[in-house]
Amino acid sequence: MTPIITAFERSPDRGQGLARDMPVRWALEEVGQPYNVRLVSFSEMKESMHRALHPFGQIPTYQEGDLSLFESGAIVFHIAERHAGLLPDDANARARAITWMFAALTTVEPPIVAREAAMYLERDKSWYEERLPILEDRVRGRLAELSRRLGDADWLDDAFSAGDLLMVQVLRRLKGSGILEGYQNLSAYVARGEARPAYKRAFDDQLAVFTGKPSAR
Ligand SMILES: N[C@@H](CCC(=O)N[C@@H](CS)C(=O)NCC(=O)O)C(=O)O
Repeated sequence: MTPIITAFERSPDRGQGLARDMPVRWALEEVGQPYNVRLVSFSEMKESMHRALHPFGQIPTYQEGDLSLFESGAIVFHIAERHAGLLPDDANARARAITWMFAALTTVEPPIVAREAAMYLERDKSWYEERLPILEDRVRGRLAELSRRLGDADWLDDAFSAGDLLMVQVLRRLKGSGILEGYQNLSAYVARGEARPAYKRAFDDQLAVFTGKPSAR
């Protein structure tokens, strides 16, 4: 059964691969699972037909036969559980990889998204200039801790896993901010993730939706 995912008809990031269909596409590419994409507009996402799949009226969703999922982390986890390649076989190593998936989404991403939200939604507030450096310091705090843990390793726990996939995707939100660039090992880590053939295929496919030009494969 070929899974169907949903993605933005026109992504606000203009195809930079920051929308959360990107980690799902990347995971499917890593495990070699073909998939179909249903594009949705902002208004369609809020209609009851889409809300039946996603209670919060967002993308991505994932349908596979009778199974319908939302939340990119849960979808990546599902893909990683059903296919070889994204979670180690050893039970303890697997538990550690899953821990990194949670760490990416619940410890590292929140301060990054808080900074983004302030930049998009709070720029006109009188307190914005005072608040932004506070939010940036929180991001730096997390990155410093992550950078210390990663050290000079290639991946967070031995082999590349779904934990790395989500962590790289989360850190990508900071590219060009000057913040990520302050941590040489984290920048190199993100570059390593982006160099993976599966990442490139996923990125090209989501970009093709934005440009309207088919990806070259
Ligand atoms: N925690 C959710 C977040 C989903 C999310 O924020 N989706 C965004 C695109 S990246 C969206 O649909 N935004 C439109 C909206 O909320 O109206 C996940 O990881 O899937």
